Amino acid sequence: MSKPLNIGMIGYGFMGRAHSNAYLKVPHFFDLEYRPVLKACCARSEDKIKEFAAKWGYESYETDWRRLIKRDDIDAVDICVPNNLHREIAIAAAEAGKMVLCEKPLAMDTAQGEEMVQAVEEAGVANMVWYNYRRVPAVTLSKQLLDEGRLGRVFHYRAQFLQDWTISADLPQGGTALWRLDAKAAGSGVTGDLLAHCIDTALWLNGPITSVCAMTETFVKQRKHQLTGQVEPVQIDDACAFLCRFANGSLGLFESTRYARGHKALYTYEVNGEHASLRWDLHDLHRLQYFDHRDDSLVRGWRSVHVSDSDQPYMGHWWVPGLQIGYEHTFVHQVADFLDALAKGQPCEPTFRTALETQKVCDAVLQSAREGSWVSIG
Ligand code: SOE
Repeated sequence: MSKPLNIGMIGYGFMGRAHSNAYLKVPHFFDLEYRPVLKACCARSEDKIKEFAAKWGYESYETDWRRLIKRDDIDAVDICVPNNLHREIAIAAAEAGKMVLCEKPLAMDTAQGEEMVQAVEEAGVANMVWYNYRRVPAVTLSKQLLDEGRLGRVFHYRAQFLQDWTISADLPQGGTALWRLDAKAAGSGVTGDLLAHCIDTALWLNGPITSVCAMTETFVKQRKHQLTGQVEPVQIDDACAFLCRFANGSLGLFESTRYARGHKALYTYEVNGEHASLRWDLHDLHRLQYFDHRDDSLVRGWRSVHVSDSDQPYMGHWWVPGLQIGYEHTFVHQVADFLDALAKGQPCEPTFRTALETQKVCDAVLQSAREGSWVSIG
């Protein structure tokens, strides 16, 4: 008989749905000591949160996150609200002795992130940041192949995250669903929202980044704020590209934009090593492209590995070999890993401390773009 783990969800947007779905699905596919219980959800708007609670099966709802955190029947607080609220909620939750699961990026900046790390570590509570793409089976397989040394010495790491949803100058900034355009709520634009994913994956696959040289651009300089109706300067980065050096001697090239017409969420990375290369693409997420120079030259070439066999990462928990899974499953995997780690008394990656490293790189990227020079990461 599994033990209940009572979840208190704060927020009801895209991520509130993705995480709630994962909590519901995980016990059906993974045998775990803990079983998530959708105990309560929380948002300021009573109408909205009542509807959300009914739709996803939460037992109760709150309209004040401080009340949710104080409740004795909540074990873990899940933060799915805009970035400017992460710090305060996470610290209060940790001080109340709750486990804290926080949407990415960890914080608005490194200074906030450091406070959050200190809070969860001092409280000794389990913590994790939702960098979900690590749990795409093909991405996890990349990690396995790199750790096995199959690529040999790594020379290049290249990543892109391209979207096109903010091209229209008529799109307002701020408010529900549009807070990612408002620097006061998001902290930054594509750097914290999209490059943060690329950086988290890169640090995991290829190790620490030691220095960066970046450029950013804001193509639409002012937009109407959805809440105030005022036309205000846009302070987020619409696009960002950076070069970097990794501690292992390899060179990195990263690019992200919300102005790449035709691309909705094209996250890709490629790693080139001495013996082999690999390439992954979110639009074809169950495939890993792999080239191995050690293959017989007569048949050497890029292989398109359909990551759907039961001995490939996570796939043994799903259907039968050959049948693929998708985006939502990355969250199910992350919950499964969190619950498994909890049962074993171990941390689940990426912890707040690990995610702080991504935050540091994001800050260095933004600093480099402002100053027009290389920035070292200590
Ligand atoms: C932005 O459009 C966004 O939803 C990000 O906030 C998510 O983290 C990313 O996974 C998909 O794109």
